[in-house]
Amino acid sequence: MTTATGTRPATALVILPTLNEAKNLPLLVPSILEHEGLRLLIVDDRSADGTGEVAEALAAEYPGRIEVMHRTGKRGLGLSYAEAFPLAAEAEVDVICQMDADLSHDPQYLPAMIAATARFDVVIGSRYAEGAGLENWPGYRAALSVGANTYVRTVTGLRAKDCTSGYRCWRRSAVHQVRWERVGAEGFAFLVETLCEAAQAGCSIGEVPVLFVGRRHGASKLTARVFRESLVVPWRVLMRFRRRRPKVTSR
Ligand SMILES: Nc1nc2c(ncn2[C@@H]2O[C@H](COP(=O)(O)OP(=O)(O)OP(=O)(O)O)[C@@H](O)[C@H]2O)c(=O)[nH]1
Ligand SMILES: [Mg+2]
Repeated sequence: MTTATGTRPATALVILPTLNEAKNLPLLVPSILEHEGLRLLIVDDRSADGTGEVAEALAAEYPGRIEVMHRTGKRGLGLSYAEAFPLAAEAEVDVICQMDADLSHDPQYLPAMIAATARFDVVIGSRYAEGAGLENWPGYRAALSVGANTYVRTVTGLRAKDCTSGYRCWRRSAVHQVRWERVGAEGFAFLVETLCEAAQAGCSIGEVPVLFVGRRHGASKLTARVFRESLVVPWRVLMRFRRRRPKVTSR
């Protein structure tokens, strides 16, 4: 992992949003922190299963490498990220990463994704790039995901193969290009909204193939409300850009 200029090893802050991931967090954190130069910001939304306490115990185990944000406001994946990203962008690191805490996103891909930020402003850990794959995911979930990507690409004009992946690495300068004050999605639609904002700001978007593994512990947080928001947000973003499709240079 080297910086965009290639002079020293790249450093990164990984944002981990959590809602009831007490079983998964102790398995995930060591495999992230085994990579040198990585730090963590765990953003817990008042989990009922003690995830917040588990996060604090891990922070004590890895002094100086983990910060824990205990949110108090309205719950939501998008709201959590929207609070964490601007904060993370103030850290003295080269790259800001985001990933799920349910072991679906294997940290083994972080070095390649971080390295790819030397070529792209935003790098997606892609389930649909050549060489990628899905494991332990029911057919209906895969179909929903493929359908969601087709929908998003058609409405917004984004060209990335996986516009709804929550596994991404951002050059820190690219995070500063997003207009966070107008990011409003509360749930998973945040992922589409921020990718559109990045593309609109002129960020280049690349993809690294990953093997996505469906969650084995804990429950899904995909609610009907979150799903409805995902249908509306691509249109809302399109209106925001006054029917100008985002200029995307994804490969
Ligand atoms: N802080 C916070 N994190 C959340 C919230 N909802 C989900 N998450 C986290 O966001 C990540 C992705 O959520 P998942 O529940 O795995 O969503 P999914 O991958 O679409 O669905 P499944 O894997 O089937 O459960 C996980 O790390 C969750 O713990 C939320 O409201 N607040
Ligand atoms: Mg998941």
